[in-house]
Amino acid sequence: MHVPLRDALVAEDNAQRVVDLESDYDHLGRQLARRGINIEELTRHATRFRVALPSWGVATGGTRFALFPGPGEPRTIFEKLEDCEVVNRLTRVTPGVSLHIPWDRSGNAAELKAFAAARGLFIDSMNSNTFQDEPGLALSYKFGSLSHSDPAVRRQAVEHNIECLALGEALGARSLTVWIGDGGNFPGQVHFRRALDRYLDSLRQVYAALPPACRLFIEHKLCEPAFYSTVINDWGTSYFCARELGARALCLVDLGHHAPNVNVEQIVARLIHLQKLGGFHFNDSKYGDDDLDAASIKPFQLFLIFNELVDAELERVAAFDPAFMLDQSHNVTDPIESLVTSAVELVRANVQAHLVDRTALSDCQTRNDAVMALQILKQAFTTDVAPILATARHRAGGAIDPIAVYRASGYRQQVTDERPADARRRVGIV
Ligand code: RM4
Ligand code: MN
Ligand code: MN
Repeated sequence: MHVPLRDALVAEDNAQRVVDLESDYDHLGRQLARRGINIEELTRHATRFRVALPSWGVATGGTRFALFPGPGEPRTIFEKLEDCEVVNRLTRVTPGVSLHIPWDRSGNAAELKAFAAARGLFIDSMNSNTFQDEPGLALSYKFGSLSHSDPAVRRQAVEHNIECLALGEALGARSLTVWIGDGGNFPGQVHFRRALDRYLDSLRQVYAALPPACRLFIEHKLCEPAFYSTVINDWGTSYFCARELGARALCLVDLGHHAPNVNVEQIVARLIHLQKLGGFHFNDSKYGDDDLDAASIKPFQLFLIFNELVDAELERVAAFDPAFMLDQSHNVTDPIESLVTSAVELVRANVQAHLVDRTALSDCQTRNDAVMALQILKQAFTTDVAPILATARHRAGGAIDPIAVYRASGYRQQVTDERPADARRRVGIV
């Protein structure tokens, strides 16, 4: 058994940085005070923020061309949780973990739950997988799952989702995210209206099995794996299905699942308005579902999304309780470093969104002052809140410089020695 990243190591590294940090924090505090902002309030927002980790994100992800596994890849859900613990020890905002079934099937739910709890983690959400054929599966998902033309395949996919719900309940998970790979590769292959009807009919059966404390998230995606059309292709379709199903069916926005140039923050606002925003899969992308680290390409877009979220939070919009999760595929980085970086970027966007002068912005909107409205947003976005983020982490027992501590810890080397490479590695997103 390896030694998880030791608290003493974090403390030693922090000790070398804390004097400078305090000075930066005090300076920023004085600057913000001149703008009528209390830095401690912002630090509280940073401390309270949470985003769940994807269990599949701690292993190297591939493209459809190849997968280049890194050293010390976790091979089981238990090893994945060990890596998640490291991310959380460094950032202190990621105690929740999202599981993917069947990838994370463990046999004994109570044991898994206890294993997570012993590491300061909990199982936050479940993801069903009907987009691949696991070994031994009776019927193939090659031509779809919940919307398949064959009722027997649909039944199998429904049962898999119901199994995920039962497992999630035993693990204490609060949501099930359903993403399907169903769609058509060629015009004419799929009847658009009938496929959606079949999907809805299947999902109604899943919804009927939803445990009382659980929410069902519908995740749409513009394209892939089907190249011509997907059944749940956009937020409108997702919203329609969620509304058909009932109050605990909500829409999940994965940032990589939209057409280029789509205004994602406006979609977020629409779903908030319609009381159907369930949650997020955060990542970033340049061309499609690239699953890059959050804020690596479009940090301003991420800020604008958080601007909508904070606005709804402050206005106490009804039924507003979004779940935050990362969904990334790390193909050239150490997954732990990518997840740490992304978690930090989300806290940053959240804190920056809390900096927006909403009274002044509203006034600009009334007066149609476009220049000042943008300046108000830019002032918040360009404020360097790094000392707030580092102070929040430090106070919570995390690292002032998480990547530096991680690299100095030797964790990757340790797990490389303990976890011999898995010969079964394959091409694919995870
Ligand atoms: C999909 C989608 C799902 C994720 C899989 C691995 O594109 O984003 O949320 O579970 O990838
Ligand atoms: Mn996703
Ligand atoms: Mn995706």
